[in-house]
Amino acid sequence: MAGPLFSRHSPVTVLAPRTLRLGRFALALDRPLMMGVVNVTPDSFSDGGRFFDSGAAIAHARELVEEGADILDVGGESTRPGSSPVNEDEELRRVIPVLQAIAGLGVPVSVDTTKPGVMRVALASGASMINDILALRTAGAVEAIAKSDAAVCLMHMQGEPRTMQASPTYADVVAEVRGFLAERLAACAAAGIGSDRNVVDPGFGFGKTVEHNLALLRGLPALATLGVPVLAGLSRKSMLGQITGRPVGERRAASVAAALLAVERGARIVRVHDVTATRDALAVWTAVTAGEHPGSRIQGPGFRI
Ligand code: HH2
Repeated sequence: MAGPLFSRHSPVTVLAPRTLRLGRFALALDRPLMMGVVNVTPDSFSDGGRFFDSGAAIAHARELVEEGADILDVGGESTRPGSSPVNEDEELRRVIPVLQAIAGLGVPVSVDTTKPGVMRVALASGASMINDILALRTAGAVEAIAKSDAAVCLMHMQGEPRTMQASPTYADVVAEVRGFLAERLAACAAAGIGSDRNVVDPGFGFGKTVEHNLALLRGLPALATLGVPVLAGLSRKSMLGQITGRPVGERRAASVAAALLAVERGARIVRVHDVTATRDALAVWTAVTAGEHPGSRIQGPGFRI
């Protein structure tokens, strides 16, 4: 790729090995990154359609960047358990105007979609990353990414959103999720998508019981050994409701705790709704861990140098 790559935080002219490439951006992985959630859906579990109007979604995205989000993740289709699919035209109608309005905010914009058609239009409209809860298993999805220079998040899900929470079953959830993600990384490599453009995600709450989610959180270091950054999306999820007894609007403290526990176990990116609170918690974590390993630039299991 010609010309220097840059991030909002520091110029990166030479690609460091521990760098995530996302189109015209490169993000150093020397501290945990926050992906701020921008839902343009009427029925998200986490914000109940508060930002369905594109003006509200754009204003929300700006706020998240001011608060310190490193990446924005725009989604036009809810994936909450029991949610119904949205057709491609409707998804494009929701996502593209918001994407175009926020692509110039100085942080990479990810689009949360499973549809190759939406991926292609999003990538041509300024998206630097695709976040696919199906891990590019839809026909044509791998090719859509391979033709671009965007990053991709490969997420594990058992089943599909409408039915995934009916009876999730695993013999060894960590090994099975790890094996699936390794296979999807191999599919990306075979299509010429460099590993410096890959992120993996165990998919908390996607075809998993609370026990499965907790096992995966404990087992994150095993996923970090896949050699690409691990993203954890625990923010406001129902497991936190089951643990604390709190409704979705009162899960900020639990979400921050979960993000911190994920980072402690090797997650390099946390997908969050509450950026300010998460940023403060991560600042404390970073200060403590930097002191534990003087001279170490990169903190966290699996990523210490
Ligand atoms: N969780 C949600 C949506 N997309 N993508 C990744 N990679 N990882 C996740 O854990 C993840 C995700 C669900 O959260 P939210 O977007 O807040 O709700 P909804 O799907 O109802 O819009």
